[in-house]
Amino acid sequence: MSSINYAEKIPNNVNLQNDRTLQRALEHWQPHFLQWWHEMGPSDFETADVYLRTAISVDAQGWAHYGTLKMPDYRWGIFLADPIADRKIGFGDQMGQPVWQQVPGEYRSTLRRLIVTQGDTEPASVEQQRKLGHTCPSLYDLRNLFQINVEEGRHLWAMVYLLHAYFGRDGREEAEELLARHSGDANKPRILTTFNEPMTDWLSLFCFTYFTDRDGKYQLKSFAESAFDPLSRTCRFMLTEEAHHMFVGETGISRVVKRTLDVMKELGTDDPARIRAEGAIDLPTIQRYLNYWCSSSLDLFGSEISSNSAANFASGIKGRPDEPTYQDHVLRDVAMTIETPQGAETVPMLNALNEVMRESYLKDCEIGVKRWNRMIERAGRESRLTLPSSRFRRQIGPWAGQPVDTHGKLIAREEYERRLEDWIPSERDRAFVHTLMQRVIEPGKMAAWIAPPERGINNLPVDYDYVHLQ
Ligand code: BYC
Repeated sequence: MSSINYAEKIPNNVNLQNDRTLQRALEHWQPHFLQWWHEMGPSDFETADVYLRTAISVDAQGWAHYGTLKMPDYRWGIFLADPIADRKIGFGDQMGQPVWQQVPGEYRSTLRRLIVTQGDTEPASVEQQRKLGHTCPSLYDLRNLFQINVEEGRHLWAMVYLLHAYFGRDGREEAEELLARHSGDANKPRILTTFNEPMTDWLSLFCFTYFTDRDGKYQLKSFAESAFDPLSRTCRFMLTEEAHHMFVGETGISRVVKRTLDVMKELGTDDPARIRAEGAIDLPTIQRYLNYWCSSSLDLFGSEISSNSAANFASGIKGRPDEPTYQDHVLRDVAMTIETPQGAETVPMLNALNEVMRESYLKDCEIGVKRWNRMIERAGRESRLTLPSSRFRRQIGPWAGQPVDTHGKLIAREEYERRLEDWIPSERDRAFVHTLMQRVIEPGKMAAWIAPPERGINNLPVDYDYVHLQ
C-alpha cells in the first residue's frame, strides 16, 4: 500500500518529488487553484474552524482522518488507488492486453477531452454551492457542505494531475482553463448542462447530491474500468469520497420528508398551503424538485445513440460501471432497441451504451425513492414520490425539446407548456423555498423545514460544534 507524503507542498502518493518538472508545473498551478478557491469557493467562511476528514492513506480502513481546520488550509493533493499487478484491459477490442501506463497517441485527444469534462464538473459544483453556507439549516449540514466542497476541490486536483503528468503543454493549458470557466458564466460556462444550473437553496443541494453526484459515481465507475491505468487508479480512489456526497443527498431528502410528515401529522392534513404555513415543504413541491434535478442529471449520460460511446468502449477508454458483472465484454454482435419520438430504432449495442448506463443509474436512484416512500407509507399517507420518465424535459438525445409528460408520454406542446409548472418548481415554489432558507448556527438546532439527522459525524453528537464561526 502506498502512503501519502504530507511533508511535500503537494501531498501525494505518486512520488512527485522524483519528477521535478512535473512537481514544478503543479506547484505553479497550486496558487492559481488557491486563488480560485478564495474567489469562487464557499464565500465568507475562510476563517471558520471546520471539522473535516482528510485522506491519510488510500486503503479501505485508514484513509479518513478527522480534524478541525480552516478550509484554505485543507491539504489538497494527489492520491491514486494502489496499482493492480498485471492488470489487463477488461473490455473492448483490445481485451486481455496489458493496460496502458502512457496515453496511446491515437486516443490522446479523446482521453484529454474526457478528463477535461470530468475535471470541469468538480470546480463547477463548488461554484454552484458557493453561497449556500449563508443559509445553512444547521452546523451539521454546513460542515457536510464544506466537506463536499473540499473534496470536489481535490477531485479537480485528481484530473489536473492527469493532465499535467500525461498531456504535456496541452494538459497544462487545459488545467488553467478549468479555473477560467465558471458555472453559469455567459461567456465561459462550464461544459455540461447541469453544472450551469443555479443552486440557491438547500433542497436543490440535496437533490443535486442525490442525483448529480450519483451520475458522478457512474461516470467514475466507468473510468475505473479504463485501459488507461492512471485514470482508473485515480477514479477508484475518488469513488470512496463520492459515497459521502450521495449520503448527504439521500439523508437530506429523507430528513425533509420526515419533517413534512411530522407537520402533516401535527396538523392532520396534507394541504400544501397549511404545511407551508407551518414552515415545512409539502410533498408535491419535493416531487417537483426531484423531477427537476433528476431530469437534468439524466442528460449527463449523453445521447441515447452515440458514436462516442461506441468508440470509447471499443478502444478500452471507458467501460460500463461494474464491467466484470457482464457476460459479453466486446459487444460486437449485439443490438439494443431504443425508443425515439420517431419510433423504435435498433442500434448496435456499442452505440447504446449511454442508455445502458442511464438505465442502471435510474435503478440506483430508485433505492432512495423506495426508502422515502416507506416513510410516507408508515405515516399512513396515500401519496408517493416517483422518478420522472427518462424522456421528460431532456435537452440531449432524441427526446431533447420534445413535449413529454413525467410518465414519458408525448403530449401537445401547448399542454406541456401549460402543465410544466405542475412538474418542476415554479417561480412561486422557489420563492417559497427561499423564504425557509434562514441560517441556523446554534449547535444541535435545526431549521423548521428539516428533521435532525439520526446521528452525528464520526460518532460525535448531533449538537457538536461542527463549524466554529469566528
Ligand atoms: N451537457 O455522444 P454524446 C461528477 C456533449 S458528474 C452538455 O451524446 P458522449 C460530479 C458531449 O460532450 C460526472 N454537453 O455523449 C457530480 C459531446 O460533445 P463533443 C462528470 C453534453 O460523448 C457532482 C456531444 O454532446 N463526468 O463527477 O457519449 C459534483 C455528443 O455527445 C451533454 C463525466 O461526464 C450534457 N449533458 O457522453 C461534482 C465523464 N451530454 O465531445 C462532480 C466525462 C453530452 O462532441 N464525460 N454532451 O464536443 C463523458 O464521459 C462524456 O463526455 C459524456 C457524454 C458522458 C458527458
